[in-house]
Amino acid sequence: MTETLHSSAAPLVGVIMGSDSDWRVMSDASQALTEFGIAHEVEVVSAHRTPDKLLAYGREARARGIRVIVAGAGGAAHLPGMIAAVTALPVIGVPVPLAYLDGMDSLLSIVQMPAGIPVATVSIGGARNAGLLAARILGAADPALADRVEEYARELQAQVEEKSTRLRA
Ligand code: RP5
Repeated sequence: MTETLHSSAAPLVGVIMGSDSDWRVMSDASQALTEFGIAHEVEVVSAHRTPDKLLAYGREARARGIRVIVAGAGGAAHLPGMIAAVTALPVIGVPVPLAYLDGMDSLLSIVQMPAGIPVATVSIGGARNAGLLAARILGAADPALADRVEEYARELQAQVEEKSTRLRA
């Protein structure tokens, strides 16, 4: 599936995952990007099952206008690291938890990159934070977007204060 989500603008973020079964987790990244009005695409790219597609996706993403890649995979999760190996774009890895090992296998596969090829790894199942981190990265060169990120942080703060007030009532 290749799907461009949110607006008809060219996608700035590529949300990729090793299997359509990862969507139950990775949809949170897409949701966060949509909330910030960031055009993005969603694609299944498997490091092991579709290696040629992985290489083509990584090598062509920057020329297509993609600015950040969010890559999620489970188990022997080589997708984020392999994508990072063939692109200069920032890559955010999402460890997808599977039925065994509580996602520790995915986390360790993604987080332990050799020096020189970085992957910014979020928590196990932390796809929402991956989407938010992509928004922050894009916001570094887009003041209006950075303002929305700050506004979101203020909303979170207000929510915490409201809950605290309710507890005291
Ligand atoms: C990984 O294998 C995928 O990222 C997925 O998390 C896992 C299982 O894939 P399916 O067997 O559900 O397609 O490569």
